[in-house]
Amino acid sequence: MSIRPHRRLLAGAVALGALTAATIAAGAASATTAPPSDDTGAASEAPAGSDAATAEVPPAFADGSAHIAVVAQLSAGDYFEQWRAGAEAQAEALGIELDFLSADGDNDRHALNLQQAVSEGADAIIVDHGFPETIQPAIGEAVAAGIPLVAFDVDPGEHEVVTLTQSDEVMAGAVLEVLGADTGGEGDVIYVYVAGFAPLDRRDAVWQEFKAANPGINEVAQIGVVSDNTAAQVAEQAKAALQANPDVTAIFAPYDEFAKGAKQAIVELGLEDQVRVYGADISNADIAEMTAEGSPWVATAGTDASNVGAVAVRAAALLAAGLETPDAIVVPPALITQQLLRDEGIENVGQLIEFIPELSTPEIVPIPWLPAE
Ligand code: SR1
Repeated sequence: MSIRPHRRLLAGAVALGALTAATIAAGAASATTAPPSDDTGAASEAPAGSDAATAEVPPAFADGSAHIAVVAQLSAGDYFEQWRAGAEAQAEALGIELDFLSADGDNDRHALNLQQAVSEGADAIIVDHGFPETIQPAIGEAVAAGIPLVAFDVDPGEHEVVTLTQSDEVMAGAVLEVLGADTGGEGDVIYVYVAGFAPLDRRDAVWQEFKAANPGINEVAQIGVVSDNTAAQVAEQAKAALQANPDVTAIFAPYDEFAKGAKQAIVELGLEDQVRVYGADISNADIAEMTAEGSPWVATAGTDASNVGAVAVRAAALLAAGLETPDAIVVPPALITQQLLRDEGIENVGQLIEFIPELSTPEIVPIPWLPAE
């Protein structure tokens, strides 16, 4: 198969008058990525896309003693596994020790893990997801201990830490635009959501706005669970909701484990010709699910999770080296439709990145002493 440059997609999509992966990625980058500051910081000084390293390697990175911890609330599922793989690969490229402490959804353990990373003297800590009530006090303790933090998809509260997000507003808006076009802005919809997760809450705000702007859209059921078995549990809930609401034509499921569960329910009930799934995130497994014959999962929007994990580690490394980063780092997502994947014969994330190079973001918080890939 051949992967053609994304400009072809752009031209085709303009003709169709639709949002495209490429336009979303480019739009998000200019609209939401915090510009590097002029006054300080590696992020603004290192030339994007340069092949050459431009700075001395800081001593702790030269002798391999730099130590970064990831304190993750969740680690099960495609997204989080891909994210971790990207973080570990970036850490290896930097020659640093990366401790990965997962709480497996246990919020108290999440806070304890953060305290442990502080007491073990991490040079920087990445806090990955979490609930404000349990994690913000521990974030405050880490900040008071003088440890630089990167907060990925978690609200750090009043504490001054660098935040990393994926522009959930753009992500949800892009997928809902497809849902709106497919349904003509009318019909019964099941919504999958669990409150309290920062990215899901941001996507929810867009869903609420979308419903207000499209009064013909009728949310007949809200379901959702986040666990180490999310897809299977959502599938059970979705089956019950579909059986109770026979006129449903769409499920908005803005997390790939939700979308997988929604798809499974539709297939098990034989409703592929009636109900479509609109998701979020992308992985090799998601691409297989979306492109499978008769799949009702027609659109998603997301980043390359492994790229986001790498960005998190680069940001933490810069902070550990005493350099600066933007206060708010945003990795832009792309819209990915079933039609695009099928038309272009895209079978995995690697091929998707060839087609949408904006999914790879070496220009976000580059490391000045590391040559760009
Ligand atoms: C339970 S929160 C799941 C989301 O976190 C990341 O932001 C991914 O995009 C995923 O959808």
